[in-house]
Amino acid sequence: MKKQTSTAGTDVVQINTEQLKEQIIRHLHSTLGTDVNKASPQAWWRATCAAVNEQVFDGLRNTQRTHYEQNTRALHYFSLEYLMGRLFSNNLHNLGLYKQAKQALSELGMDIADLEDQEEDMALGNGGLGRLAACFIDSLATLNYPAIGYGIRYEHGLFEQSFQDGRQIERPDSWREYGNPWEICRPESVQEISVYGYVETVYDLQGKMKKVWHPGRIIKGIPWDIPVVGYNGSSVNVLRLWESRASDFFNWDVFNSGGYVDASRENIEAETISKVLYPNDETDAGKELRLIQQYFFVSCSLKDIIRRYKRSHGDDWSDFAKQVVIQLNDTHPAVSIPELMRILVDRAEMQWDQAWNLCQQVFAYTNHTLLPEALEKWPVRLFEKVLPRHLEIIYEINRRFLVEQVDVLWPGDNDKKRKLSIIEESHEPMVRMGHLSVVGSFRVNGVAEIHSQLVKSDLFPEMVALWPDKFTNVTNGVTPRRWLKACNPRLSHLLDQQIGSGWPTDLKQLSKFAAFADDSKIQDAFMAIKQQNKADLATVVKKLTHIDIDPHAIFDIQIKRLHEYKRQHLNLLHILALYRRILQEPDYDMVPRVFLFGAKAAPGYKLAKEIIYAINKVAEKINHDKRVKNRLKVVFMPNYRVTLAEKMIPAADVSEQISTAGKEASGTGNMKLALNGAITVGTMDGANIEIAEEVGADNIAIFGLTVDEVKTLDSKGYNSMDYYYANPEIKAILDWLETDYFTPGKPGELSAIKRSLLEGGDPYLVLADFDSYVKAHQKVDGWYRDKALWAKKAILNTASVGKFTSDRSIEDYVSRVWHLKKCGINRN
Ligand code: NTF
Repeated sequence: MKKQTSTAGTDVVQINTEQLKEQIIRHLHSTLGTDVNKASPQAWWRATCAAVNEQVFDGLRNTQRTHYEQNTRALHYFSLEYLMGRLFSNNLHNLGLYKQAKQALSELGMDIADLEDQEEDMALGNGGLGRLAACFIDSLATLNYPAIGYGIRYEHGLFEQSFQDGRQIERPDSWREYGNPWEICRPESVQEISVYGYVETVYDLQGKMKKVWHPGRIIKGIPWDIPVVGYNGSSVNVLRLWESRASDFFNWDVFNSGGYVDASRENIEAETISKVLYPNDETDAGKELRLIQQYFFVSCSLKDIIRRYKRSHGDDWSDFAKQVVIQLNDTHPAVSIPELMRILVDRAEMQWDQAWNLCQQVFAYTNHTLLPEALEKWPVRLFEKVLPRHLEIIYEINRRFLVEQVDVLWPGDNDKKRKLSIIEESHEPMVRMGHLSVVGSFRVNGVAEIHSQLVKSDLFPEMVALWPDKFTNVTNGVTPRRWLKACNPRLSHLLDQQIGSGWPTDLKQLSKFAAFADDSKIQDAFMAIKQQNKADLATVVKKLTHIDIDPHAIFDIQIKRLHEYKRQHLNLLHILALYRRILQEPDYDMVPRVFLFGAKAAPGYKLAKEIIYAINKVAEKINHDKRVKNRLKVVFMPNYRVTLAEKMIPAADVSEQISTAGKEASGTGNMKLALNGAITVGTMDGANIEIAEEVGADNIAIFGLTVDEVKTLDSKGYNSMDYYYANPEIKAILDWLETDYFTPGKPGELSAIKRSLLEGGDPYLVLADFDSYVKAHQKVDGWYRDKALWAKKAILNTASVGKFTSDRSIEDYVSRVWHLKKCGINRN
């Protein structure tokens, strides 16, 4: 095996095709117990994973040893969600082994693409928040920052979606039913955590009061490590996911007293904790099990961190905040604040002030949404039942906060106290997790410029008055390794040829590609690549939906969770407007368009499901209507997930980013699509604003109300009926949806959308933005007719979005929040 020095200055083990072939065959024999003649594709895939892991584990050992030896400060990313997707080709790309593996497999008679399809998506997240965590851990490893991701090893990730007569059906996802080659169980690091029970006040011999929590149940947390391979032989970090089991200790009593059945019931209950990911995106589940999930992974993770710290520091806490920083990915892990206080005060017997000081140096909090239904609140009653001691601690944190901070700045102002209190005093008192997170953290950030502004002005203005320096912004980013290099090999190759191969780790270099925007040869090459990617997607569409789409049409794509604020129904109304114009004017002149959707609706979100149904029904009608003459096609891709995104994004001409201004905190799909040369039709919301700044006003189709205009309209009273009566096209479309035109024999089946837009008051201002949305699309249609103009705009999109690499986001976090040092990895 030959050792090489990478550009990063670290050694990369390069193995050649022959060696890889040997390894794969060896693993077919000794790991899979089969041989070349009878191995299934699944066995081939597993053998190849095992071969890949030989390289991965080398890197992992070297990284862990180096971090230990150098006693590095490390980031601990706490997230209830990691939307990883597949790891096979990602790991190969990051190890620099993709080409060799492809060659090796092909010489062994296997197609690497078939093997890739053997892997289930690791879908341990709902959407943007979980995928962001996955991009961040990729960047952290690539940039050589010591970091560990903590989360839950759900047995079932996000549900699998199919359609039955156009309606969404959910089935459980069982991604690791037959085992997952990427994870390593670490029994030596098992933790036990407590829930339920009661708190006793006791006094020691000196008369000092102590609180003792007598838990009602003990649960075991088993850690599984997933190596996170940095790009080009940098660090291999770890994603540590906890699985819950019944504690042996707790079960023995029941078991020995003859309660075998009861003991197994306890087992089942304990194992329920890591059973399933809550499928709500942007809504708070508010269920007991969800609180237990949060506490379970947070408590296991904190104990893990402290165990590691004590190994080198013993009981001396003085370096803890130098070594440890914890990022809270939204408020989901916020219970770690009272948990660390409990460990320090009750267990380590530290003075409250000193413990609180430590807490406030360790935690930082990222806010990902302003939607009220997503801001977590727990009924005090429930908190008390599950975590009685933590509730007491929260009360004390709150008491001191109100007395020492709020009352000092606003003496005697009870309104301020009511507004700022961590406990909301309603008829059902609630613990406000956002408040707790701000009070307990040294830094709070939003995820795009506008969003961070709104966090300050609309969500926590008083907290800003108390701690102006606490608030900052870190605009989201995406990893260009997965979202360009791996998913769009054709475009990556063209970029390598034209601007060199440094861009995957230095995305600003893409700006060099702008020099070719007017070069007709490069325009042709760029558009030819898009064309091939579209043809590939057409094959996938045909296979999954049996719908034929024409790769020469504009591919107009909206992929994201289904939510009213994301306004898939605005897209639908536009499609209906085009369809109606075609029917009224048989020669209606438009560039043929294929509208592609991918979206899961939370199983309990009725209107979201009605929107899916409506899109499917409208699609059926349009796709079969001869009069349309292929000018319009509508496709709802089933089971949208990371793997499907990787196929859709490279094929997109138009990117739909059409949320009501002020509602989408950032968005990350918007970045991936622009990176792959799609032109955005978007509102001035989230990171769209920053994308517009980067690509320039000529290369994006902005429409709709701005945040300020939305506020003005809301405050003066928005009446959607006005738009319904004033715009005959809107009226005709909404009335059309109520007939049985799209659902023969069943009038009224699609009326939910109209009802929400009229009687429901159209809370997301769909009708207010409709006109300007239609006009933006007309502009796009005009642009597309001029092939060179379009190519230029598309090229400029790819060339201009270097800012949106997650590497830049990570560097922003490092300089504004984490203050980590890079740690080059010693290999031996
Ligand atoms: C999401 N928030 C936001 O809605 C997206 O705009 C953003 O891009 C991602 O976070 C990542 O920052 C959530 O999923 C949640 F849970 F906060 F509602």
